Amino acid sequence: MSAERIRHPLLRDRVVSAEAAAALIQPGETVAMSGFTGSGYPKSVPMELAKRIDAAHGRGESFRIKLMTGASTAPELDGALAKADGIALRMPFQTDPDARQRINAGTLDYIDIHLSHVAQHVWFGFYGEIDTAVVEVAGIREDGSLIPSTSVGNNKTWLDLARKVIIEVNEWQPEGIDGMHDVYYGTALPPNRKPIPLVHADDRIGVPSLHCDPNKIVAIVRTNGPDRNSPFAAADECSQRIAGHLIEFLQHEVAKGRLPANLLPLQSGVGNIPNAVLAGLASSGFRDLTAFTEVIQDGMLDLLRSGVLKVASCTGFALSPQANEEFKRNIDFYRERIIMRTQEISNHPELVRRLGCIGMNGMIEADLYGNVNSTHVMGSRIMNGIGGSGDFARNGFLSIFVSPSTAKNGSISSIVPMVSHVDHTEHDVSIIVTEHGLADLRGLPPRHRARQLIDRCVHPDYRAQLEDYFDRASRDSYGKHTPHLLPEALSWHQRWLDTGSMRSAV
Ligand code: 0RQ
Repeated sequence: MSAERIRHPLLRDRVVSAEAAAALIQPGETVAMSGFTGSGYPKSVPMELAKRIDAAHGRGESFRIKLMTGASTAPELDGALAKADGIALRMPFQTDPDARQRINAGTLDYIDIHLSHVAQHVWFGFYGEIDTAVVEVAGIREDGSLIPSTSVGNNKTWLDLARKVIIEVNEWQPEGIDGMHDVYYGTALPPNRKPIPLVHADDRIGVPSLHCDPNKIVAIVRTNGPDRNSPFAAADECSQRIAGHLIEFLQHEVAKGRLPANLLPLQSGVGNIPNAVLAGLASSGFRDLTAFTEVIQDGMLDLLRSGVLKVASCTGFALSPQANEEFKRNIDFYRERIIMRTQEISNHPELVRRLGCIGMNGMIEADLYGNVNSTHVMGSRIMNGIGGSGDFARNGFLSIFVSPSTAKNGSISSIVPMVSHVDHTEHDVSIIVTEHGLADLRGLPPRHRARQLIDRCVHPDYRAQLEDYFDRASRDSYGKHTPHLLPEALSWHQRWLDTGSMRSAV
């Protein structure tokens, strides 16, 4: 039998059903929930809240909340609340298909912001007051401190600032996770900020638990449910080729003396290409690597297991069911090697720059000069959000973006004359990789960047068209520094829209 997870006697008295806890959330509230990339989100209260919202709407009453989290959650949270049309405003990041559909229909407002900015902007008062926090934990200690679960995200801020707090204690989360976290309570507001005393990816600068004034805890709900744990598809040929180019580049940088033999702390976005890169690193001869990243996914767990990666700092997980089993089975091993932090620390620009992180993220498209669009299909339809990519792109030692060279079965080029939306400017992007090759944009003026991208990254089906555009722009553009023919620059997107290439877009 597992140990009692709520070890504070007075708080044990506050255990109620999820339905009773959800009844404490009122229409119009700003509700801040735990959760980061499908880990550590509350599993029961949001579902009960969605039922309440449905019932209210059935009676013709309006019931919507403003919803904040760490990052994306799962169908039980974003999905249930979006389906019930219960979200008026969502921030800072989400990946749910139902929520995405409403956002793109213009019926759900969405603020897509850098993940490192969230906590501080809430502390600055930019988003008003937080009415209720709903936070999943793995347990409550005798002294009332909270043992975080599989994500820390913005939980410290939510617990500090919310007027009332609902805690979900999830017995599915491994008890052995206790001790994996490092919650830093030293952040202050300007003008009283101090340097954050972290100089290596594995430094511990905080405490293992979260604190919350017990008087604010209005309900505790016991749950026993898994994190989202989506399976990863096996790396396809395209991902493997991208991974191959990237690893060859990293080896080249070591040979040139620009990177140490064990590289610099890695940050990796989530998805099949980043996973393929991590898998490639496993067999490429690197040792003693470190990671300072947001999310640990399967590939990183494998690297830790094989000893290629010494240590990984993160704020959440995105694991497949199999990887999650492995994590739980060997939790003592992983607790020695994984440090989970709040996302204001895991993504902190000061730390990303000090450590010299190697940022590797996905993109929708890049243009000839290196501007990157990570978020908007055809400039207007949001896919997910910027997430943490900007925190690492702007501040990392290397800012790498990866993508297949085409989308929608080859009918759209991922390298275009001008991106239809800019998330990362040409000043923040150093390397772009597609399955055709790697463009090293460092130290290159705009027209040289365009040549690199055309020669190295563009799909052969689009090379002649882009070359033609670039040649004519170089000849006829108003200015020759960053040549463009306006409005032809964006006509590619319009053509794809007109010819129906986007009909299958979400
Ligand atoms: O749409 O599913 O309808 O076919 O975009 O594209 O190729 O499946 O790639 O899952 O790696 O996502 C940038 C969205 C890439 C992701 C993005 C369409 C494509 C498909 C997804 P369909 P793929 P991925 C760490 C850091 C920002 C957040 C971030 C992302 C869908 O990497 O959200 O980096 N990044 N966070 O068809 C039209 C193009 C397209 C296109 C792709 N050029 N034109 N559609 N698509 N390219 C994590 C956190 O911060 C929490």
